[in-house]
Amino acid sequence: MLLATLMLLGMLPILAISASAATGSGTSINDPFIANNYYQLYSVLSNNGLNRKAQYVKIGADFITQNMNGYSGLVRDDTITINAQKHLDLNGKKVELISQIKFLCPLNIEGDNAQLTIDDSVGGGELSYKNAKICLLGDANMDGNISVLDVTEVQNGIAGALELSEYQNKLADVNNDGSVSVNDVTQIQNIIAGF
Ligand SMILES: [Ca+2]
Ligand SMILES: [Ca+2]
Repeated sequence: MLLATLMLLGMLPILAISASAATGSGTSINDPFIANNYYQLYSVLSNNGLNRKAQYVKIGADFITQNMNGYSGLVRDDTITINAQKHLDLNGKKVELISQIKFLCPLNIEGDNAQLTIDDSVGGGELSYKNAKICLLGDANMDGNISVLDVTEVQNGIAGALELSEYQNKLADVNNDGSVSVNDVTQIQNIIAGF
């Protein structure tokens, strides 16, 4: 069963939870991990992160991923691979993901059990991108889920009937071997079939 989905729930008015100054454990929605910058966000969301066991993360401050570590934006080493169920509350804050290199996917959702739910308990928050976006591996037509439409999209791309963008090629290369081929089509079909 494929659970890899991307949900943008928009504004959800929820009773304000009393603010806790300390960084939470992230094990429940009432005790979210507070991320004040990109690296704290990385630590929770990434399967390589120090706080990867945390499921609930709440943005604690506005931040822009620019001029980090001497770069003008995110680089490949900053990419986050999400392979578990995660909940991100924008908490009325503004987060702008700027990449130094074009077509970077800072937030990659991969795997059968991966899910990123984004909402905003306060309202007025915003997640925006420059040279970057959230990517769901296998979602070649970029409609937010993996379906037979993606199989068709990739097959048409291989046949030359349509040209896939760089983002689409990245999302279609499910086996991550650097090219889009019939092997990727098979893998997308397996994802849909729940193998
Ligand atoms: Ca799709
Ligand atoms: Ca491939």
